[in-house]
Amino acid sequence: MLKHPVMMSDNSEDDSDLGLLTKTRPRTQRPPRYKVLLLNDDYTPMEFVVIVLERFFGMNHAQAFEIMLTVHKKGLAVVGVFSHEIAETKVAQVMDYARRHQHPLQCTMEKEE
Ligand code: TYC
Repeated sequence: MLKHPVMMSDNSEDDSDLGLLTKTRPRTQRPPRYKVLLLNDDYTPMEFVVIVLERFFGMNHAQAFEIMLTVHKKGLAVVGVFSHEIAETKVAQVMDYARRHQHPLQCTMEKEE
């Protein structure tokens, strides 16, 4: 059956496109995320670390205590995952707070994956 022009809108039998267009795979990419890590040391008081986790990472006391103990036992822990800008801000806030209280607590960030 001969197709009337108005019926060719589905493109299935239209030979006018001879494959000259470069096909590109649609790639939806998400922005990179950054893990914020807290490091253990021998001098920062446990209670201070708990306060840091409550104050800058929105944890309740039980969560903060648990993560602090994980850092104490394992040497480090991921305390949050954020955009680059937010992660940088968290690290700076923790480092500044620790410095002001003269504790050697260290906080760093690393790209996820
Ligand atoms: N190890 C410290 C102590 O025994 C406590 C501590 C926990 C320090 C976590 C840093 O990120 C840290 N007082």
